[in-house]
Amino acid sequence: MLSPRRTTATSAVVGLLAGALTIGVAELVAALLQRSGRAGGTPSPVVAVGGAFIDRTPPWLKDLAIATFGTADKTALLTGIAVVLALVAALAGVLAARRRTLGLLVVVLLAGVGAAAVLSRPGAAWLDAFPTVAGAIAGLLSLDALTARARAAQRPGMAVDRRSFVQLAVGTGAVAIVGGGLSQLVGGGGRAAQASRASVVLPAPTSAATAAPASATGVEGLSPLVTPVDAFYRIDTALAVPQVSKQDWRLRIHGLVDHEVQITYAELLALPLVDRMVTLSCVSNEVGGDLIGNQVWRGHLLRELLAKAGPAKDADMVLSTSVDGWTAGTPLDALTDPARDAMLAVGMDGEPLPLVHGFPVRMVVPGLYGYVSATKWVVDLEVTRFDRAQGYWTPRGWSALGPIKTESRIDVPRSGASVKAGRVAVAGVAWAPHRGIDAVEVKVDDGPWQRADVGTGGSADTWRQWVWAWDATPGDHTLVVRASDGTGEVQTAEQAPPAPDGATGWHTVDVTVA
Ligand SMILES: Nc1nc2c(c(=O)[nH]1)N[C@H]1C(S)=C(S)[C@@H](COP(=O)(O)O)O[C@H]1N2
Ligand SMILES: [Mo]
Repeated sequence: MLSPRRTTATSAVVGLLAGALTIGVAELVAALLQRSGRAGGTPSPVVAVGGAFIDRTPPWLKDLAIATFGTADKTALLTGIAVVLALVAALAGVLAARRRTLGLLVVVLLAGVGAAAVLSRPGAAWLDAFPTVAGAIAGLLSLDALTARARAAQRPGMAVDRRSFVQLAVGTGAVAIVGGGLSQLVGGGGRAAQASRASVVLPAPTSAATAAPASATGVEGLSPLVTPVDAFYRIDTALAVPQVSKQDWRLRIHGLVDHEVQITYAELLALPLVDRMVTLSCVSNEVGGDLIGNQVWRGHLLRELLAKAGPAKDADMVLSTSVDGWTAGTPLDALTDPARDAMLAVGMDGEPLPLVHGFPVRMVVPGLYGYVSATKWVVDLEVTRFDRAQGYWTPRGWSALGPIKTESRIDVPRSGASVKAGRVAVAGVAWAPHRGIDAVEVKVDDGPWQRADVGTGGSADTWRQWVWAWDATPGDHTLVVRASDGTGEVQTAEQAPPAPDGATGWHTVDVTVA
């Protein structure tokens, strides 16, 4: 006889194996369904549960997650789901060893949660629940068989039974692993979109972005004026990057308009495209944070497309929707203003948008935080009113309007750095998108504000680099920066958290001079 503790451990392992098989089968069938093009929304129960969880995340938790895990918040969530799944699966195994129906009930409940999540996702069809059901059936059968054999193997002297249990256990584990692995391979919807992107040839822009500066502001550690694409921050609610091929993409403009407009990707590329350098910032960016980047976007001006639709006089918002059901509410006048180049972007740094940044088409609006303007994988624009519609984050505690606040950041020296006494370059970036940066000032300890040199690259719609030459004296010092925007307004010292409409306060850095 095995000790009770070992029996429990064996039962837990049985549960884990059955759980792994459930997920492996469900994910494989989901990947096959997605690949067949018959999936409506999110057939993967793991991704669906994660997505449903994200949609129900209160602002404080979202902030905490981003503050703790940064852009690895999705990995953190998936890890959390895996841990919870493992615990529940182990519990199912232990319960099944005591009462068969109890263990099976746990699997059924788990599958119920998965199926409910799948069916609640945007675009869901009944068929999307099939992978979860298939996984649950595999899980139930394996839990039952493994529990029975484990029990048989626990009788003394039953070497044959023990061997047969181990064989089944190893087999179940292997099938689970192969299923999970294959699902990653088959999950080649990703490759279809990737191949579609690779086949895109972007037409040249009819109008160039602001010229790059004659001389780069070269201080080591200073953010480059243009953020490299692979270093550009990524924020969205999509656990699995939406996969849209160029031939499947359509945009519909409707609502309070004179004429509905529909446009395909090929038609969009045939329209005049412009290059514009625009700084994108996340409203969740903390003072001194890095959820901000500057790039050259290529796209068609939204005001031209909206003019074809003819927005009604009483409309004041455009609700943009992504293929995965995320929405942003943007003031209509920010999109029609001839002085603000809001665009339907197809390119980033001269290349088609990377999948994670919204391939094939996204919105880019100078001066507004991403959550109210920068819809990636955009497929629908509804001209409407703020008193009738809300973007995704508004009912979750974020402001309906999101103009980017004036902010500045010290990149070098880094906080906690030790520098040599004498000339030290203090440098960073400052932004007040669409209002522009007028001046940047730096202060050491309780000294006077001193004017920094603002770089020549960029425009009113981008961040600006700045440098200040500091005569550093030995000791511990605190550096502070503040900017003034194009209207002459000085960046507020008042500290505010990101929620509900963007962080404020002066960025400070502590350094030691030796
Ligand atoms: N479809 C979709 N678009 C989205 C989001 C999203 O969650 N889903 N997040 C927005 C937010 S909050 C920001 S800050 C920007 C970030 O764009 P990036 O990931 O290309 O940097 O995308 C915006 N567009
Ligand atoms: Mo954001």
